[in-house]
Amino acid sequence: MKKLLLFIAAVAVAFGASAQFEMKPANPTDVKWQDFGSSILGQSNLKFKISLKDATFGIPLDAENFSYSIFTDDDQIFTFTVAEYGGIAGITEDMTEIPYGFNKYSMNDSIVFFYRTNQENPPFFTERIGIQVYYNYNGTKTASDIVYTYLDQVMPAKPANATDLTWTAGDGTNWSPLFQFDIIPPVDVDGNTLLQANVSYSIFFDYNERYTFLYSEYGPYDYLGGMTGDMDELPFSLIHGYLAPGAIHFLNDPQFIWRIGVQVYYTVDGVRNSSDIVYLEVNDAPAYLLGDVNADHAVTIADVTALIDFLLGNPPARYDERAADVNGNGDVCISDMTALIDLLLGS
Ligand SMILES: [Ca+2]
Ligand SMILES: [Ca+2]
Repeated sequence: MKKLLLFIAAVAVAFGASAQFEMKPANPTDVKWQDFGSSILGQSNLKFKISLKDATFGIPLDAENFSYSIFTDDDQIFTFTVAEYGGIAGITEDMTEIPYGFNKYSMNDSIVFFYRTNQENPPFFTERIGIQVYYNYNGTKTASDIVYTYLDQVMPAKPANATDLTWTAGDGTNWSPLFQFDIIPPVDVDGNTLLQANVSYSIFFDYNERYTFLYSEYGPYDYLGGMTGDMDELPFSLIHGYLAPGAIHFLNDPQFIWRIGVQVYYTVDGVRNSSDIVYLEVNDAPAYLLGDVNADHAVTIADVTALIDFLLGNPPARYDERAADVNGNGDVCISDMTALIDLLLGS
């Protein structure tokens, strides 16, 4: 009831304040710049979402009345030129305002791609890039705020999870254990192709432990094509007889109990985005002790530290998320900390 009264009051204020009620479009959300790295035909994109609702009451508005513009460093509006885009997107004149739903090769509702012809042709902004949404109705144009994303907040594309994991045990004589999975071609979660040079991956076991390919094990052989040291992160391009993206032979039986997994990375200018670790259960999962986050077979104060590290995004080298879900709601979050402390205190 209170909400309804507030709503009525707000409507009254909105209509009373001006003769015509203005449908201001909601600000774009999830504005982010993704750099797909430098290449001959490097491609970067600006992503955002337009809600198609008005900012004040969340009233659905007509999609055909929406448009948007792109802004650079000093609130300078970006012009999409015929010379640059016309040939591929059917543009016949320069354009500073893009209709919502403009959906050709280079643009759609919420992704604007910027193609770079070479490495000397960087993005047209140096600090930030923004997006503003317009609503055109009965000759009146209203605008959202300009929502900026900053260059130092660039997040590389999030690689898609590996799929089709399979495990084949070796026979100890003629053929070695083989772990296969599909990350070819490497794509992000939206299906955009990633630069292979920026893609790498790691193999994980049992308690989220990262597997290290030892030089002593692999180096003396020529299977790895120039391995120079221990390696727990494999470049996508490492394609050789015994190690290729999507098919890893182990020279010895890897000592794992129940599962083997893979995580894919995409790194641009030292910043990384990761896929989930996707596991394949090979044997029966061992029992675990609730609250034994670091999987050392006892529930102690060390498990609190491990859970804090996990929650802060610095997961310890060894942890068992089954044991970390202390309150059993299927997710590891801050409420499990309370439950773990209660468990330790015996309450
Ligand atoms: Ca423990
Ligand atoms: Ca939980």
